[in-house]
Amino acid sequence: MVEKHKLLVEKAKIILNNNWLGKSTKPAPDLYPHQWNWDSGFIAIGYSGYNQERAQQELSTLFKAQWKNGMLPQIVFNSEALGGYFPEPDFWQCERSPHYPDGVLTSGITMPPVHGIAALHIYQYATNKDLALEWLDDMYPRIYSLHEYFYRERDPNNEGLVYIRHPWESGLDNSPTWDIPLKAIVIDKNKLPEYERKDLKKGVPQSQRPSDDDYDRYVFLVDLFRRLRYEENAIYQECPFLIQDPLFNSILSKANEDLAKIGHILGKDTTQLEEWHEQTNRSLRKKMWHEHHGAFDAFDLLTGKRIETLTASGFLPLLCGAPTKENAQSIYHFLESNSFCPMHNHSCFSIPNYDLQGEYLDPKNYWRGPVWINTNWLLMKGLERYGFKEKAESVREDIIELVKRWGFHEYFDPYRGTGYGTDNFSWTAALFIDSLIE
Ligand code: 9WN
Repeated sequence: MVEKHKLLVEKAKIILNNNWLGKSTKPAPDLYPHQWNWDSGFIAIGYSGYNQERAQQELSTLFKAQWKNGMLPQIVFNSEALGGYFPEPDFWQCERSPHYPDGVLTSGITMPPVHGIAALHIYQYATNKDLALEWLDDMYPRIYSLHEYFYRERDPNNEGLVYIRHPWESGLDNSPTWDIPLKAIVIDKNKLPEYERKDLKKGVPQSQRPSDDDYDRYVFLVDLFRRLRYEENAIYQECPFLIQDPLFNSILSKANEDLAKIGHILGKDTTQLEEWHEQTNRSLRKKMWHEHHGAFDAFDLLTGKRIETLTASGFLPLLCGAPTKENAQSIYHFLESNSFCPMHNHSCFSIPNYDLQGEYLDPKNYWRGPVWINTNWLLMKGLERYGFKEKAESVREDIIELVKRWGFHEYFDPYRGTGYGTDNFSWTAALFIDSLIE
């Protein structure tokens, strides 16, 4: 397949090369000028098919910014590009935390931990296994300590389900799943720090980005974290946004499984990783599965209630093996309904991030309807795991088709395929390359 799409593969490599910052890759030329946490995981997966060294370096650079308590930040700032994004280090003020690492500039929240998954992928694709082993030996304890941080600091019930404390941590920033918890945060505009959005000055229309009301809440939460000096326990006591999300926990669970495989290769004791994997899967099934929906719900720790919004996140436990065979069948049927674009239907693309029949669908707006290549890629892996080969193949075909017709956009219209957001987007390029490798 790589041969068949040779010109596009070349273009994808050029995009990654142009977004290369010297030690890591930015997500896009202008809108996102720094290094992003889960983007780098996906980008490394793309590099692993043709440039092992860069794949390794992408993750090594990211982990140089790991906090002393194990947290891996959402953004590692590129000091040469400061001024082009909001919020930047002057706003985060992470130096207030005793855990802040030396010599780097970062934000004070994290993102879905795809790194164990990416690291195993890099090893499997490596042409120089000795080099890969040496690299894994260095990465293993770093990724391990990130997982330890999650289970120690973000799992207050010791149930194997970790919470996110900011919508940016989910990676799916303005997903309709966050509408209810965000609306419950009452903002006093007079007390909100002054700020200026930079994202709207980069050529992407407001209609494709989060609302100002969302941004006020994003800023409110950052302000709270910096006031609490990024102390996890204090944040847990005061934070008005504490959610257990299926996508985040499924990625963590799969990363435990993959890190355990790496541990076996390195001859380590992987008992704890296996226990985390099992416990997270068990709790996903027990606490978040929604029989009637045929999907997993998010859980709001503050209200003690499920958030019954139907998004791609609810299917991603397929990735880590949490659903029973029966659950997986229900998910499959739901994916094959008009809500999420069935196979062989030429009037839509899989998989929209939000229910196409849902009340809040907005096909142009960011995580409120468009198709994203990273969630497609993760879902494809999950479908393969459960033996839904034809469906997995059709998700792969949509990844290829969307890029072929519309280019390397950030997200795509679920009906027409039109590319939205920024162009020359790194993870679209990287995962396009990976999707062509059989
Ligand atoms: C905030 C970089 C990131 C992605 C996220 C996506 C978007 C940032 C923003 O861009 O979020 O983290 O400024 O909107 O939602 O998934 O990692 O590509």
